[in-house]
Amino acid sequence: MQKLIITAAINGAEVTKEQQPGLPILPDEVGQEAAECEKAGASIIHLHGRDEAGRPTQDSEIFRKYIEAIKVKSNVIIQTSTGGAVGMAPEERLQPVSLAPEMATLTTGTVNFGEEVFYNAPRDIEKFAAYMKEMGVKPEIEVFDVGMINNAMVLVKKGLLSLPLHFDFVMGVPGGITGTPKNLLHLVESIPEGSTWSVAGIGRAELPLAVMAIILGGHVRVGFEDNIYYSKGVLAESNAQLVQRIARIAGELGREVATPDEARQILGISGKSQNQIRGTTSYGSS
Ligand code: KMH
Ligand code: ZN
Repeated sequence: MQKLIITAAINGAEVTKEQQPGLPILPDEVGQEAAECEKAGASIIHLHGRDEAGRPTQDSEIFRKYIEAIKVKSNVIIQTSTGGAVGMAPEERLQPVSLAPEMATLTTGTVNFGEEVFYNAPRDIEKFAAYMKEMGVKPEIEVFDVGMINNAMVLVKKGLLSLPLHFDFVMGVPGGITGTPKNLLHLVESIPEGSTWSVAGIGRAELPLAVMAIILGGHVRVGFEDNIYYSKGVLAESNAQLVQRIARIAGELGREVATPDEARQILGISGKSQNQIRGTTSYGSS
């Protein structure tokens, strides 16, 4: 079995400091949190942008500062979000890809998101995939429901995505697929052979689905974007605390945890393009 890749989704776009006082927002906080998550066993940091007031933003200047702060203290793979927050325009969402991070997310379909709609029109998904390809960025396919797997395969047929794909099953968003063991098995059985996958269980679905992934040979995402609690009614002290619990359980189940360089190897990331700051691109200047 492959070593376990743990992703820490440290800030997200929806959680507030009022809900979780440990939420990292400023570049120094993000850099420090990433380093602590790496120490606890994370090899990927999934990043959203926040302005100084904590509002979600996909401004590439904010991402540039985050990336610089992370690189000073750790060797983690930086995975920038292209989901941003519900309601953001596609052009805004795509901005951090101009920085050529090692990875970025790609949601391959539209899904209800609580009372709102996380809108991903086919033409926008194609644009996102094409831009990631141009920039040498490894996409992580965010799957909020099973049809999104088929949509990703359409992009493979069009030459916009290359096999093997890496999927992240986001399970338990109100409006998306429910976070049950049966649904996780169905998703795992629906992806092409040779793919890698992780699971991000939302709220109370986080821990049981993570344990299933450890046993099944998948990978795990935890962090404040998905779950602010350590246990029922008890806030987590930090993202690192959530990462450490997964690393400990994996150890007890006999699954070794991957370092960032081992995760690069598993995911087929060369490391060459990481965080290059490039000039003007078809989507704006960096
Ligand atoms: N904030 C959600 C609407 C991603 O990062 O790519 C979308 C999201 C997915 O978080
Ligand atoms: Zn996200």
